[in-house]
Amino acid sequence: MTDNADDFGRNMVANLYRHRGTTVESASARDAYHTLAVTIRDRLIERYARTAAAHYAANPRFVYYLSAEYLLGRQFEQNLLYTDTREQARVAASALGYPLDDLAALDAEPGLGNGGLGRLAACLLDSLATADIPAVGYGIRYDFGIFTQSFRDGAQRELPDDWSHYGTPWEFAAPDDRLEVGFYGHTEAYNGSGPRRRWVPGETVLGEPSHMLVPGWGTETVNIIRLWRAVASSDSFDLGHFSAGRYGDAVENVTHVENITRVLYPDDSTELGRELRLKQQYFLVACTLRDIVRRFRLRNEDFDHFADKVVIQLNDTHPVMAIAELMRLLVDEYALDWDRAWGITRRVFAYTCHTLLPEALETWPVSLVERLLPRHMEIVYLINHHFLADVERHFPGDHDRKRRMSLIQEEPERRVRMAHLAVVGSSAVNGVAELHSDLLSAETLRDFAQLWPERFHNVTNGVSSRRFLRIANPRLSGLLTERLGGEEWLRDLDLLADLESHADDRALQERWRDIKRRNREDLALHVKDATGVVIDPDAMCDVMIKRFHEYKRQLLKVLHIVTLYHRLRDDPAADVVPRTFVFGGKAAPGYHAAKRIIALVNGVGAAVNADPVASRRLRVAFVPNYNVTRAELIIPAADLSEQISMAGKEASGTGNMKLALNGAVTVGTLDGANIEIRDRVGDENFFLFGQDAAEAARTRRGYYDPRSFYERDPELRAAVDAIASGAFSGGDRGAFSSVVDSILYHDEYLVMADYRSYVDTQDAVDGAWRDADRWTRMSIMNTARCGFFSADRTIRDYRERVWHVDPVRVGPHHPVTAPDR
Ligand code: 26W
Repeated sequence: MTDNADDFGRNMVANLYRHRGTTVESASARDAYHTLAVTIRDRLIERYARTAAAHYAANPRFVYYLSAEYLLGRQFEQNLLYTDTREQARVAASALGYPLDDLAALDAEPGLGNGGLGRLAACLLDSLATADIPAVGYGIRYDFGIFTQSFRDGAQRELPDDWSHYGTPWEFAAPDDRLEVGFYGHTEAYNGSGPRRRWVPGETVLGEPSHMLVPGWGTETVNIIRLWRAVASSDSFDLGHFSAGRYGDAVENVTHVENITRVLYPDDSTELGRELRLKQQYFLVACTLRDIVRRFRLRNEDFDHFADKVVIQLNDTHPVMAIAELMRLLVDEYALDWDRAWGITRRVFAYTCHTLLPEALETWPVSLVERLLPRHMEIVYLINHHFLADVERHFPGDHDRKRRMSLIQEEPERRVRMAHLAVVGSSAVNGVAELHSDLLSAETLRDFAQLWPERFHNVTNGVSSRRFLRIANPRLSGLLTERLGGEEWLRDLDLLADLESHADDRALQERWRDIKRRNREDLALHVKDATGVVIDPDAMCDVMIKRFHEYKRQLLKVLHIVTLYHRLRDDPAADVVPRTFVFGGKAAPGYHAAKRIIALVNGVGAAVNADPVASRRLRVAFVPNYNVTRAELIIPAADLSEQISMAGKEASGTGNMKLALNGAVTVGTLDGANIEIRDRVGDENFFLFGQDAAEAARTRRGYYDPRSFYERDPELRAAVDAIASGAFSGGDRGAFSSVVDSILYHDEYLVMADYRSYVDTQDAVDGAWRDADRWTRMSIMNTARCGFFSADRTIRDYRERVWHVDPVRVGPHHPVTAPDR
């Protein structure tokens, strides 16, 4: 398939006829978009077929990435870039009478994730393909992704995200690959080859896969992501009810089944223990393991080779039931004996933990698991029996240790500890930043790290340079390619270091500042359009974009804004540097404290933006419906990156990496990957404040009186009083009383304790900003020294420490003769 414009144009028109059944003259914008997408896709499909053939021939070890969430972002721009067909597409689109950007705007973002965990999964898949590693991402095809956020009177409103309302050109449904998944029912013993047990499900549903293409950058490899959705068998529709006019009852079974993959759970830190969520998790696991075993048996007979050909990465605890499911398949369906099956299972799985919050570590009531997955509960008990015997061997008579380590929590309710099952059933466990991994071994999973130190690793997160530099920031990318003599930096981000020696180069500094300003102008257009707020493209762009959670401390940012507001009210001539405070982020619908903070940000923003004095220097813009697409718009415009979580709470962060790579300077605590960013960019290019993890833990453990900070710090007191006074809620003193009480009396996340250090550091930020050359140097140094935070490096680390897989090169002319999935 050649890529000259004529060929491309001809393919496009042919696809218009074939896929849209319409003509050039009557093609709608959506016809043109869909057809263009299919024409681009055709080029990827060709590469995918060659990849599948190369993989079939090589029969390699595969990485299977199991994740309940993927935040893939828009595919249109990415696939244009990865097929290098932008120019042809622009010509073909205008031939149909549509500007390319108008068609790109019709590309829906599949919001199949909540935040960091989901986006990391997408970045890692991009890097796996770029490294030519045979891999498949498995996930759930939710009909409705993360809710669409809007604001009414400053409060968050959630609307369903019908992302594939118009269908999506990027997925290939495979109804032929449907398979059965069981739920409920009972187990029974029977005599096969010796005493055996089997599960007799009470209900079965069908799982249907669809796959999307995951192209590598600068290579032929195209891997896939396979997403499962629940479909009802055709006999689920009850014609009897229908003909009797009971239409609801007629489709009840259908709805019941399809509800399994209807919507993504919008929680990103608190487990709600909903039965449907466990059903979703098992549905994903059951479909995926059957598919993996099918793929393995395409080229291999003996299960003793299974762990040589298969490594399964568990993205947090959400898919961990996979451990019990593989044991069920090997023992119950393939008749392997327990020890042989367990030996294989433990070698196959690896577990990544993404949190430190106890409330985010999933546990499921034994009563629920027994009812929904009776055979799996039996298997978990057996795994626990063998495990505790092992603990007894290592720590004879240490009953307390066994109680702590057991897969079953006994008090107050019997619950299965999914993190413990993950560790016991895996050959490798990793945190996502050095501090996080240290805290996992030293605290959260301490007993396990003592028993199996060799299993515990760190793999610091990374981000896709293609998505968050090349696609998001074409201006800066152009300059980098110019200055670094080509686009090789997009495959080797460490090459950015060559910028360092030019950091004081006047011409580079001028270009750098100009690019940042133009990116701020673009952001200003969107902000005006989305919020009505006019922002000054010359003001410092101070950005806080992440999910709303109390540990991330958006409240601390609010206190800083109110403090500056008061300084200008008290002295309009006060030397406050002009700033635009840009917020983006959703709160879980049931997380009321976080939703109050969202309303407070909007309340303070409205007051500041309306204030005749303050608004001359300060503006607050809360961009609604923050997602990957809006991140691509905000990050290139950012000057200051807010990474202000309570130390010891943010596992890693990845927004911090994206912002630093785009030349934003970080103001942050020694938390998560902030520490590694500061270590690499140098403390002279990082604004550090606050207690570190050890100090914060000590403060938390000791006698901490947040009110004392309020009493002795006038600026803090004034800010808190203003929030309590109703100044930002139309005089309603009760509106934010819960927020004020939360920091005045308990202050779980030490907002009061870190306030002064934070505000003083922000004054230092003002000082640095006033020296444009110094600031630009700091900005350049952040980009130059953050190559380490490429997801390509993260993948290299997983390969060396966990996966031990080798790349399979895909030749440009590899014959396409093999099953492709
Ligand atoms: C049970 C509900 C639930 C759902 C999602 C609990 C926890 C999660 C995720 C683990 C939360 C998450 O996204 N964690 C983030 O993962 C990123 C990628 O590793 C890290 O960079 C962030 O620090 C971490 O908060």
